[in-house]
Amino acid sequence: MTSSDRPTLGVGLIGHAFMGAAHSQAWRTAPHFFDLPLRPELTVLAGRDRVRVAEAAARLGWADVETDWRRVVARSDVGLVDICTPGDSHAEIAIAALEAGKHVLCEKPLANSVAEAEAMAEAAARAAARGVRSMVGFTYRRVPAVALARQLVAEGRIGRIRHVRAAYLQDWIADPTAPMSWRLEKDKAGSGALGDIGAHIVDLTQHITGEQLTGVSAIMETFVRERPLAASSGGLSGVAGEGMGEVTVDDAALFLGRFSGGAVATFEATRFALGRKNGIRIEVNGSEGSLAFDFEDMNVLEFFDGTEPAETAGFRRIIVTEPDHPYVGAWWPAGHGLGYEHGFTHQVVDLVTAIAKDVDPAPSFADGLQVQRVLAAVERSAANASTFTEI
Ligand code: SOE
Repeated sequence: MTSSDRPTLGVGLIGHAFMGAAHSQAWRTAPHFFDLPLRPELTVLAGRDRVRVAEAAARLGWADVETDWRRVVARSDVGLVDICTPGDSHAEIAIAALEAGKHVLCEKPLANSVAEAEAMAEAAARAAARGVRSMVGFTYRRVPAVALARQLVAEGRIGRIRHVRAAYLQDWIADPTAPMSWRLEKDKAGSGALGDIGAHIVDLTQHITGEQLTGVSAIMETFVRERPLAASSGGLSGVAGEGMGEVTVDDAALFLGRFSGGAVATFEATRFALGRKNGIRIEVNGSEGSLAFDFEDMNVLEFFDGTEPAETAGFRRIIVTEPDHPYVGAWWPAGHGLGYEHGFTHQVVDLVTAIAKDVDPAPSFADGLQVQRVLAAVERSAANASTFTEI
Protein backbone atom coordinates (compact mmCIF):
# COMPACT_ATOMS: atom_id res chain seq x y z
CA MET A 1 0.00 0.00 0.00
CA THR A 2 1.40 3.46 -0.79
CA SER A 3 0.66 6.76 0.97
CA SER A 4 -2.01 7.50 -1.65
CA ASP A 5 -4.14 4.56 -0.41
CA ARG A 6 -3.98 5.63 3.22
CA PRO A 7 -6.56 7.49 5.35
CA THR A 8 -6.09 11.25 4.99
CA LEU A 9 -5.07 13.87 7.56
CA GLY A 10 -6.28 17.40 6.76
CA VAL A 11 -3.63 19.97 7.69
CA GLY A 12 -4.27 23.62 8.48
CA LEU A 13 -1.11 25.74 8.44
CA ILE A 14 -1.08 29.11 10.19
CA GLY A 15 1.63 31.44 8.91
CA HIS A 16 3.31 31.47 5.50
CA ALA A 17 6.71 33.16 5.92
CA PHE A 18 10.02 31.26 6.09
CA MET A 19 8.76 28.54 8.45
CA GLY A 20 5.41 28.29 6.70
CA ALA A 21 7.24 27.66 3.43
CA ALA A 22 9.55 25.06 5.01
CA HIS A 23 6.60 23.24 6.61
CA SER A 24 4.58 23.39 3.35
CA GLN A 25 7.47 21.72 1.53
CA ALA A 26 7.53 18.99 4.18
CA TRP A 27 3.78 18.27 4.10
CA ARG A 28 3.93 18.10 0.27
CA THR A 29 7.08 15.97 0.03
CA ALA A 30 6.84 13.46 2.90
CA PRO A 31 4.16 11.14 1.40
CA HIS A 32 6.14 10.89 -1.84
CA PHE A 33 9.33 9.58 -0.21
CA PHE A 34 8.03 7.76 2.86
CA ASP A 35 5.21 5.22 3.11
CA LEU A 36 3.16 7.19 5.65
CA PRO A 37 0.30 5.54 7.60
CA LEU A 38 -1.78 8.68 6.98
CA ARG A 39 -1.73 10.86 3.84
CA PRO A 40 -1.39 14.56 4.70
CA GLU A 41 -3.65 16.90 2.71
CA LEU A 42 -2.67 20.58 2.38
CA THR A 43 -6.20 21.68 3.22
CA VAL A 44 -5.96 25.31 4.30
CA LEU A 45 -3.36 28.04 4.76
CA ALA A 46 -4.09 30.95 7.11
CA GLY A 47 -2.65 34.46 7.03
CA ARG A 48 -3.96 37.88 8.00
CA ASP A 49 -3.77 39.49 4.56
CA ARG A 50 -6.14 37.78 2.09
CA VAL A 51 -4.18 38.82 -1.02
CA ARG A 52 -0.84 37.67 0.40
CA VAL A 53 -2.14 34.39 1.81
CA ALA A 54 -3.90 33.57 -1.48
CA GLU A 55 -0.62 34.13 -3.32
CA ALA A 56 1.26 31.99 -0.80
CA ALA A 57 -1.36 29.20 -1.01
CA ALA A 58 -1.02 29.07 -4.80
CA ARG A 59 2.78 29.05 -4.58
CA LEU A 60 3.04 26.53 -1.71
CA GLY A 61 0.22 24.19 -2.80
CA TRP A 62 -2.62 24.77 -0.32
CA ALA A 63 -6.23 24.06 -1.38
CA ASP A 64 -7.94 26.87 0.53
CA VAL A 65 -7.19 29.98 2.59
CA GLU A 66 -8.45 31.62 5.76
CA THR A 67 -7.62 35.03 7.30
CA ASP A 68 -8.56 34.01 10.85
CA TRP A 69 -6.81 31.08 12.57
CA ARG A 70 -9.96 30.44 14.61
CA ARG A 71 -11.76 29.31 11.48
CA VAL A 72 -8.93 26.87 10.73
CA VAL A 73 -9.31 25.37 14.22
CA ALA A 74 -13.10 25.09 13.73
CA ARG A 75 -12.99 23.37 10.32
CA SER A 76 -14.16 19.74 10.27
CA ASP A 77 -11.77 19.00 7.35
CA VAL A 78 -8.72 19.94 9.50
CA GLY A 79 -7.32 17.22 11.76
CA LEU A 80 -3.97 18.89 12.50
CA VAL A 81 -3.05 22.53 13.08
CA ASP A 82 0.53 23.53 12.22
CA ILE A 83 1.59 26.78 13.93
CA CYS A 84 4.24 28.80 12.08
CA THR A 85 3.58 32.22 13.60
CA PRO A 86 5.71 34.42 15.89
CA GLY A 87 5.91 33.12 19.47
CA ASP A 88 3.40 35.59 20.92
CA SER A 89 0.51 33.61 19.36
CA HIS A 90 1.71 30.04 19.97
CA ALA A 91 -0.07 29.49 23.29
CA GLU A 92 -3.49 30.85 22.27
CA ILE A 93 -3.60 28.95 18.99
CA ALA A 94 -2.15 25.67 20.29
CA ILE A 95 -4.44 25.48 23.33
CA ALA A 96 -7.53 26.30 21.25
CA ALA A 97 -6.58 23.67 18.66
CA LEU A 98 -5.87 20.97 21.25
CA GLU A 99 -9.15 21.68 23.04
CA ALA A 100 -10.92 21.42 19.66
CA GLY A 101 -9.45 17.93 19.28
CA LYS A 102 -6.86 18.86 16.63
CA HIS A 103 -3.34 17.46 16.66
CA VAL A 104 -0.77 20.29 16.86
CA LEU A 105 2.70 20.94 15.49
CA CYS A 106 4.09 24.18 16.96
CA GLU A 107 7.27 25.93 15.80
CA LYS A 108 10.06 26.60 18.30
CA PRO A 109 10.51 28.00 20.79
CA LEU A 110 7.28 26.61 22.25
CA ALA A 111 6.26 29.94 23.78
CA ASN A 112 7.49 33.37 24.87
CA SER A 113 7.42 32.53 28.58
CA VAL A 114 7.52 29.62 31.02
CA ALA A 115 3.95 30.38 32.10
CA GLU A 116 2.69 30.08 28.53
CA ALA A 117 4.72 26.92 27.97
CA GLU A 118 3.31 25.38 31.16
CA ALA A 119 -0.26 26.08 30.02
CA MET A 120 0.53 24.54 26.64
CA ALA A 121 2.10 21.45 28.17
CA GLU A 122 -0.91 21.01 30.47
CA ALA A 123 -3.30 21.34 27.52
CA ALA A 124 -1.20 18.84 25.57
CA ALA A 125 -1.31 16.32 28.43
CA ARG A 126 -5.11 16.65 28.67
CA ALA A 127 -5.44 16.28 24.91
CA ALA A 128 -3.13 13.23 24.81
CA ALA A 129 -5.52 11.47 27.19
CA ARG A 130 -8.07 11.84 24.35
CA GLY A 131 -5.61 10.62 21.68
CA VAL A 132 -4.82 14.14 20.44
CA ARG A 133 -1.08 14.49 19.80
CA SER A 134 1.34 17.45 19.82
CA MET A 135 4.96 18.17 18.90
CA VAL A 136 7.30 21.18 19.03
CA GLY A 137 9.34 21.81 15.90
CA PHE A 138 12.99 21.30 16.84
CA THR A 139 13.80 19.97 13.38
CA TYR A 140 17.60 19.77 13.71
CA ARG A 141 17.08 16.60 15.81
CA ARG A 142 16.10 15.00 12.50
CA VAL A 143 19.29 15.74 10.60
CA PRO A 144 20.71 12.23 10.05
CA ALA A 145 24.15 13.15 11.49
CA VAL A 146 22.49 14.43 14.69
CA ALA A 147 20.32 11.32 14.96
CA LEU A 148 23.47 9.19 14.52
CA ALA A 149 25.27 11.19 17.25
CA ARG A 150 22.42 10.49 19.68
CA GLN A 151 22.50 6.80 18.72
CA LEU A 152 26.29 6.54 19.33
CA VAL A 153 25.97 8.25 22.73
CA ALA A 154 23.10 5.93 23.70
CA GLU A 155 25.22 2.92 22.67
CA GLY A 156 27.99 4.12 25.02
CA ARG A 157 30.47 4.67 22.17
CA ILE A 158 31.91 7.80 23.83
CA GLY A 159 31.48 6.64 27.43
CA ARG A 160 30.50 9.03 30.23
CA ILE A 161 29.98 12.58 28.99
CA ARG A 162 32.34 15.20 30.45
CA HIS A 163 32.02 18.25 28.15
CA VAL A 164 29.33 19.65 25.89
CA ARG A 165 30.25 22.59 23.64
CA ALA A 166 27.52 24.23 21.55
CA ALA A 167 27.34 27.33 19.39
CA TYR A 168 24.70 28.61 17.00
CA LEU A 169 26.32 31.27 14.81
CA GLN A 170 24.51 33.47 12.29
CA ASP A 171 25.22 36.94 10.93
CA TRP A 172 22.00 38.13 9.25
CA ILE A 173 21.68 41.20 11.50
CA ALA A 174 25.39 42.02 11.97
CA ASP A 175 24.78 44.97 9.60
CA PRO A 176 23.33 47.77 11.75
CA THR A 177 21.27 48.99 8.76
CA ALA A 178 19.43 45.65 8.55
CA PRO A 179 15.79 46.58 9.24
CA MET A 180 13.61 45.80 12.21
CA SER A 181 11.70 42.53 12.20
CA TRP A 182 9.39 40.77 14.65
CA ARG A 183 12.38 38.64 15.75
CA LEU A 184 13.86 41.82 17.28
CA GLU A 185 10.80 42.73 19.34
CA LYS A 186 10.46 41.10 22.77
CA ASP A 187 6.65 41.26 22.88
CA LYS A 188 6.50 39.24 19.64
CA ALA A 189 9.55 36.95 19.86
CA GLY A 190 10.02 36.59 23.62
CA SER A 191 13.79 36.98 23.29
CA GLY A 192 16.39 37.43 20.55
CA ALA A 193 19.25 35.08 19.71
CA LEU A 194 18.54 33.21 22.95
CA GLY A 195 15.06 31.95 22.05
CA ASP A 196 15.39 32.01 18.27
CA ILE A 197 18.59 29.97 17.93
CA GLY A 198 19.75 29.32 21.50
CA ALA A 199 16.62 27.20 21.93
CA HIS A 200 17.88 24.90 19.17
CA ILE A 201 21.24 24.17 20.82
CA VAL A 202 19.61 23.67 24.21
CA ASP A 203 17.24 21.10 22.69
CA LEU A 204 19.94 19.50 20.52
CA THR A 205 22.44 18.99 23.36
CA GLN A 206 19.77 17.56 25.65
CA HIS A 207 18.59 15.30 22.81
CA ILE A 208 22.08 14.04 21.87
CA THR A 209 23.24 13.46 25.45
CA GLY A 210 19.91 12.17 26.77
CA GLU A 211 20.49 14.42 29.79
CA GLN A 212 18.88 17.69 30.94
CA LEU A 213 20.47 20.99 31.91
CA THR A 214 20.17 21.58 35.66
CA GLY A 215 21.67 25.08 35.95
CA VAL A 216 23.27 27.92 33.96
CA SER A 217 25.38 31.05 34.35
CA ALA A 218 24.96 33.63 31.61
CA ILE A 219 25.70 36.95 29.98
CA MET A 220 23.62 38.54 27.24
CA GLU A 221 24.29 41.56 25.00
CA THR A 222 22.46 43.79 22.54
CA PHE A 223 24.95 45.40 20.14
CA VAL A 224 22.54 47.43 17.97
CA ARG A 225 19.67 49.01 19.89
CA GLU A 226 17.83 50.82 17.08
CA ARG A 227 17.22 49.77 13.50
CA PRO A 228 15.50 51.28 10.44
CA LEU A 229 11.87 50.27 10.12
CA ALA A 230 11.06 47.77 7.39
CA ALA A 231 8.77 49.10 4.67
CA SER A 232 5.86 47.03 6.03
CA SER A 233 6.15 47.89 9.74
CA GLY A 234 4.72 50.74 11.85
CA GLY A 235 7.28 50.70 14.69
CA LEU A 236 7.96 53.68 16.96
CA SER A 237 7.06 56.36 14.44
CA GLY A 238 3.76 54.64 13.66
CA VAL A 239 4.49 55.33 10.01
CA ALA A 240 5.46 52.28 7.95
CA GLY A 241 8.92 52.52 6.44
CA GLU A 242 9.96 55.76 8.20
CA GLY A 243 12.20 56.27 11.23
CA MET A 244 13.80 53.82 13.60
CA GLY A 245 12.49 50.97 15.73
CA GLU A 246 13.82 49.93 19.12
CA VAL A 247 15.47 46.52 19.40
CA THR A 248 14.14 45.03 22.65
CA VAL A 249 15.87 41.64 22.62
CA ASP A 250 19.36 40.20 22.97
CA ASP A 251 21.71 40.01 20.00
CA ALA A 252 23.90 37.42 21.72
CA ALA A 253 23.55 35.02 24.65
CA LEU A 254 26.45 33.08 26.16
CA PHE A 255 26.09 30.70 29.06
CA LEU A 256 27.74 27.91 31.01
CA GLY A 257 25.71 24.89 32.02
CA ARG A 258 25.69 21.70 34.03
CA PHE A 259 23.95 18.54 32.80
CA SER A 260 22.09 16.05 34.97
CA GLY A 261 24.78 13.41 34.35
CA GLY A 262 27.56 15.71 35.62
CA ALA A 263 28.87 17.09 32.31
CA VAL A 264 29.82 20.78 32.10
CA ALA A 265 28.87 22.85 29.06
CA THR A 266 29.36 26.09 27.15
CA PHE A 267 26.71 27.66 24.90
CA GLU A 268 26.88 30.61 22.48
CA ALA A 269 24.01 31.96 20.41
CA THR A 270 24.57 35.00 18.25
CA ARG A 271 23.34 36.58 15.04
CA PHE A 272 26.49 38.76 14.84
CA ALA A 273 29.11 36.13 13.95
CA LEU A 274 30.07 37.84 10.69
CA GLY A 275 30.64 35.20 8.04
CA ARG A 276 28.76 32.41 9.81
CA LYS A 277 25.42 31.80 8.05
CA ASN A 278 23.85 28.91 9.96
CA GLY A 279 26.69 27.41 11.93
CA ILE A 280 25.30 25.00 14.50
CA ARG A 281 28.38 23.50 16.14
CA ILE A 282 28.06 20.77 18.72
CA GLU A 283 30.97 18.85 20.29
CA VAL A 284 30.53 16.23 23.00
CA ASN A 285 33.61 14.89 24.83
CA GLY A 286 33.22 11.62 26.73
CA SER A 287 35.47 9.31 28.71
CA GLU A 288 35.85 6.95 25.70
CA GLY A 289 35.56 9.31 22.74
CA SER A 290 34.16 12.49 21.19
CA LEU A 291 31.58 13.56 18.63
CA ALA A 292 31.51 16.81 16.62
CA PHE A 293 28.89 18.24 14.23
CA ASP A 294 28.62 21.47 12.21
CA PHE A 295 25.35 22.15 10.36
CA GLU A 296 27.32 24.03 7.70
CA ASP A 297 28.74 20.56 6.86
CA MET A 298 25.49 18.84 7.79
CA ASN A 299 26.02 15.42 6.12
CA VAL A 300 29.13 14.72 8.22
CA LEU A 301 29.55 13.55 11.81
CA GLU A 302 33.07 13.55 13.25
CA PHE A 303 33.80 10.70 15.65
CA PHE A 304 36.92 10.17 17.77
CA ASP A 305 37.11 6.63 19.15
CA GLY A 306 39.27 6.86 22.26
CA THR A 307 39.60 3.09 22.41
CA GLU A 308 41.67 3.00 19.20
CA PRO A 309 45.46 2.61 19.51
CA ALA A 310 47.20 6.02 19.55
CA GLU A 311 49.04 5.42 16.26
CA THR A 312 45.79 5.18 14.31
CA ALA A 313 43.50 7.29 16.50
CA GLY A 314 42.00 10.50 15.17
CA PHE A 315 38.67 12.14 14.36
CA ARG A 316 37.08 10.27 11.49
CA ARG A 317 34.61 11.99 9.17
CA ILE A 318 31.54 9.80 8.90
CA ILE A 319 29.62 10.69 5.73
CA VAL A 320 26.10 10.15 7.07
CA THR A 321 24.48 9.18 3.78
CA GLU A 322 24.38 5.41 3.97
CA PRO A 323 20.94 3.79 3.51
CA ASP A 324 21.13 2.41 7.07
CA HIS A 325 21.73 5.84 8.59
CA PRO A 326 18.64 7.46 10.17
CA TYR A 327 16.10 8.62 7.52
CA VAL A 328 18.64 8.37 4.64
CA GLY A 329 17.24 5.18 3.05
CA ALA A 330 14.23 7.08 1.71
CA TRP A 331 16.38 9.49 -0.30
CA TRP A 332 19.49 9.25 -2.45
CA PRO A 333 22.41 6.84 -2.93
CA ALA A 334 25.39 7.19 -0.58
CA GLY A 335 27.29 10.46 -0.89
CA HIS A 336 24.53 12.57 -2.43
CA GLY A 337 23.65 14.42 0.77
CA LEU A 338 20.53 15.99 2.27
CA GLY A 339 19.65 19.61 3.05
CA TYR A 340 18.01 21.92 5.57
CA GLU A 341 14.51 21.10 4.28
CA HIS A 342 14.89 17.34 4.93
CA GLY A 343 14.72 17.88 8.69
CA PHE A 344 11.23 19.34 8.22
CA THR A 345 10.18 16.39 6.06
CA HIS A 346 11.50 13.92 8.65
CA GLN A 347 9.56 15.88 11.29
CA VAL A 348 6.32 15.30 9.35
CA VAL A 349 7.15 11.59 8.95
CA ASP A 350 7.70 11.09 12.68
CA LEU A 351 4.67 13.18 13.67
CA VAL A 352 2.26 11.41 11.28
CA THR A 353 3.65 8.01 12.31
CA ALA A 354 3.15 8.77 16.01
CA ILE A 355 -0.41 9.97 15.39
CA ALA A 356 -1.23 6.77 13.49
CA LYS A 357 0.30 4.66 16.27
CA ASP A 358 -1.61 6.70 18.90
CA VAL A 359 1.61 7.54 20.81
CA ASP A 360 3.12 10.87 21.86
CA PRO A 361 5.60 12.31 19.34
CA ALA A 362 8.96 13.79 20.43
CA PRO A 363 9.87 16.49 21.10
CA SER A 364 6.72 16.94 23.14
CA PHE A 365 5.34 20.16 24.60
CA ALA A 366 6.89 18.97 27.89
CA ASP A 367 10.27 18.92 26.11
CA GLY A 368 9.51 22.41 24.84
CA LEU A 369 8.68 23.52 28.38
CA GLN A 370 12.06 22.23 29.61
CA VAL A 371 13.81 24.34 26.96
CA GLN A 372 11.69 27.34 27.97
CA ARG A 373 12.80 26.86 31.60
CA VAL A 374 16.45 26.86 30.49
CA LEU A 375 15.93 30.07 28.48
CA ALA A 376 14.27 31.74 31.46
CA ALA A 377 17.14 30.67 33.75
CA VAL A 378 19.63 32.16 31.28
CA GLU A 379 17.72 35.46 31.33
CA ARG A 380 17.57 35.46 35.16
CA SER A 381 21.29 34.73 35.41
CA ALA A 382 22.24 37.39 32.88
CA ALA A 383 20.09 39.95 34.73
CA ASN A 384 21.83 39.16 38.02
CA ALA A 385 25.06 41.16 37.94
CA SER A 386 26.41 39.27 40.94
CA THR A 387 27.06 36.26 38.74
CA PHE A 388 29.62 38.27 36.77
CA THR A 389 32.98 38.89 38.45
CA GLU A 390 34.64 42.17 37.49
CA ILE A 391 38.40 42.06 36.85
C1 SOE B 1 16.46 32.70 12.20
O1 SOE B 1 17.44 32.84 13.07
C2 SOE B 1 16.13 31.24 11.87
O2 SOE B 1 15.19 31.30 10.84
C3 SOE B 1 15.52 30.49 13.04
O3 SOE B 1 14.30 31.12 13.45
C4 SOE B 1 15.23 29.04 12.63
O4 SOE B 1 14.68 28.31 13.72
C5 SOE B 1 16.54 28.39 12.17
O5 SOE B 1 16.29 27.06 11.74
C6 SOE B 1 17.16 29.20 11.04
O6 SOE B 1 17.33 30.58 11.44
